[in-house]
Amino acid sequence: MTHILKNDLLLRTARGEQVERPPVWLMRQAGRILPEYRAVRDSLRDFIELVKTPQRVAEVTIQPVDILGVDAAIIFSDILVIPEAMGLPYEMVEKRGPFFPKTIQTAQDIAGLKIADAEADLGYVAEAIRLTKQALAARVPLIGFAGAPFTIFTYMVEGGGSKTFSKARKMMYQAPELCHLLLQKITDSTIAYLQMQAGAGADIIQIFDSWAGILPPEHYSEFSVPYIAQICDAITTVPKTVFAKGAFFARKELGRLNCEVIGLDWTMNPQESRALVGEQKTLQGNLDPCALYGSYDSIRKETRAMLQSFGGQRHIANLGHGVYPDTEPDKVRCFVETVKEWRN
Ligand code: 1CP
Repeated sequence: MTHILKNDLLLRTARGEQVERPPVWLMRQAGRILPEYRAVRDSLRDFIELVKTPQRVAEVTIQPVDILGVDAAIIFSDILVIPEAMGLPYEMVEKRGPFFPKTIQTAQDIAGLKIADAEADLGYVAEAIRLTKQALAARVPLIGFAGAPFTIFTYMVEGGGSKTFSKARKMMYQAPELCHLLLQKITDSTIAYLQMQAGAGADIIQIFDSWAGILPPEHYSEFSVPYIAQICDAITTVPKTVFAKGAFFARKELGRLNCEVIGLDWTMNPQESRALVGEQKTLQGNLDPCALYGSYDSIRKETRAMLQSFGGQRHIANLGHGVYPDTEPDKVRCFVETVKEWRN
């Protein structure tokens, strides 16, 4: 089924076409800042129930399009549905984040995990994508996503977030072959999952390597990049974005991936990144999320400076990481409107 999108600016920019202005959306736009999201969330038992209720997922996915005016929707879910589908369930602790009652430490633990069966274990995401596409009525593209295998690995080994990720990093020195076994299982699961998302109607997919920045460059090249590369090579029907937060040292290497878009965090200089990544990719980012705590004048100034420094073409405007939960929606709207006023 092909739809003609009314606003396909994001897709044209991802493909490298000349555009009238950069498209704009925000990482974590659905679910962190809108009171309208809170209302839906509070009407259900918890976060995990919401993620598994496609009708409500469609609703919260579309809220930022209606309320913030962004040029794309991102399907409401979490990267941690993959470990769950592999047999390692998580809990979402209110105000604290994810928690895994069981973690992965040994060869036996890894042998006990399965490769996710996308339709059987994650079919609720496909259903949510189909419902969202219908409800969006082709207004803007829908972004699908997954965590990069390395980032998913950290949660499965650590059992949650971490300041140092020392359990995950330790394993890379003590048992590198086990790391590769686990990473390959996650990768196979993720490929099946993203193929399903594209088949259900996701127009572009993003791979979040949120904890890329904790590894020494050599370990990043060995334990993360090859698995992201497998995913990029396997997903052939939609464009792909790779966002590796903190991996400034890997930009040149990431520029060689079989993907259309590279996401930058706010520490990465756009011109330097362009030189490292090359001319063949679209760049996404990278306003400091804290810029949205500034005055309206300062938000407009910072946003225009960012747009200027990317140069207007082959650029998807975004923040350098997810929008922070206590950001005022009106400030986000100011950011979005400033991008939409820009003319190349
Ligand atoms: O009850 C709640 O509302 C829980 C808060 C919440 C929400 C709204 C979590 C817990 N996840 C989500 C949704 C989510 N997660 C989306 C949906 C769309 C959106 O918000 O726009 C997306 C894209 C994610 C992706 C995600 N989850 C990432 C990668 C992106 C990033 O920000 O780096 C990561 C690392 C997670 C794990 C996760 N889930 C939730 C939390 C609090 C965390 C981070 C925990 C930690 O710091 O380790």
